[in-house]
Amino acid sequence: MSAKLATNDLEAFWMPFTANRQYKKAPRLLVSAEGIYYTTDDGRSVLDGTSGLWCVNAGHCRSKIVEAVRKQVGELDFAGSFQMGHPRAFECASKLVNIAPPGFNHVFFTNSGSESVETALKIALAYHRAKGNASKVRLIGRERGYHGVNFGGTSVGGITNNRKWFGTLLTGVDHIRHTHDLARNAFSRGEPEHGAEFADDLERVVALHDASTIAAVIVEPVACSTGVLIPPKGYLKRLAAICAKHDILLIFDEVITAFGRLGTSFGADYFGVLPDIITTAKGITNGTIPMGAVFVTSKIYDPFMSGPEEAIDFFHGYTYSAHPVACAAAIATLEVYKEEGLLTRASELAPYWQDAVHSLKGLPHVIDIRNIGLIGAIEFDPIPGEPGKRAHTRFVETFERGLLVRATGDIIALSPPLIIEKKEIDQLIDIFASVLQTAN
Ligand code: PXG
Repeated sequence: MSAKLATNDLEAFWMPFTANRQYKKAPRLLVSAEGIYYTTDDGRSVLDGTSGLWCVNAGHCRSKIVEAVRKQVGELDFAGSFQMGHPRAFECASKLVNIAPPGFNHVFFTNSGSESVETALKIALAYHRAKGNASKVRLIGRERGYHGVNFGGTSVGGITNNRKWFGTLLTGVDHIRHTHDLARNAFSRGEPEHGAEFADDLERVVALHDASTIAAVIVEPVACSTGVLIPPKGYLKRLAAICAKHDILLIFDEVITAFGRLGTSFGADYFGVLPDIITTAKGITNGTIPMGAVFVTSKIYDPFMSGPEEAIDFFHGYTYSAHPVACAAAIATLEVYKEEGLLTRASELAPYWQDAVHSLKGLPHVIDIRNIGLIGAIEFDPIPGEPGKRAHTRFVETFERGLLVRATGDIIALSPPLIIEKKEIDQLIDIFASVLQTAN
């Protein structure tokens, strides 16, 4: 029998997506946060170059959101949404619909990006069935896509390490190719020139399975988790056209790109492409309380409303769908976004940001730099035989020097809160450049 753990022992918490043994030998602990800075347990200030995990778009501990949460939890701590309701849920959905791309009139609430993805995939399948096309059952994802960690999202996802441990996953899933093309597009500023034709890979998949068997295609407008893969110019439009031609629903997974990250409310607005379903989470509550939301158009919603009025129209939902505290946080978050113009602020900062991240070109081992909205990524040549090590070492070193970045493979992603000022962008780049100059 092992000795009883001390109350603050690090062993008990099995941390997600973490090298637990390595981390616990040299833990990095954050104890408070305000604006764009975290404070560590040893009292150091760390610039949050990742908006938490791509979620704290308005910066940390915003008083309006904190107060709304405080008030709501003391007034109505919980009320379910199965055959019941509470006013905040309806208010929240209406306000979300108001900032969504045209036609997205309905919102289904979840508690995370992963749940939003599962919900969207189920909506797509049930939609075709409700329309009398029950043979449309296949789900198509994309290589290097990340759609959370539940079985549907893992199946349509395209990250080998996330998939290989977990058996055969969902049946009836296929993938189109990814859009990363360093040979032609390295050091592109914004959307890369080459690769719109990668969308035609969907025609290959349609030819293989036949459109009559395919329900939906899911892609991230910008594939952030696998290292910020920015869609080539014209790619998403071409993908949408192929989907429309074959009556295949297009799902945009906007868990990261929604709520201002690209300088527009949603990624769909940025690229001028309207999908059929949009998944969101993260920035919906500024990361304060877990919440996700799936947006659909009336084209998708109406067929669900065609059965007997007393019949449940969609056999799906979570205990915490539209949790009152999450709704209060989301409503307050939307107010902050609106009052401070944060949904479009990234478009004002983007040119400055672009120049700033591209100033890192030429530093040791940098083989690509890419940017869009208030997102940047720096790709390194891998250490032979040790994939991911170069970026991880830089991530640790950067944290020690007062900047939080996110490492994925041999890529470092940057996505600071949308409230960042130009002089703070300079600070971020200075710290990062100093690490790149000195690290091996
Ligand atoms: N879809 C997309 C596009 C995401 O980026 C999810 C779904 C899943 O969301 P939840 O809330 O279930 O985690 C995500 C999440 C990273 C990183 O460093 C990215 C995510 C999560 C954690 C880290 O790139 N994205």
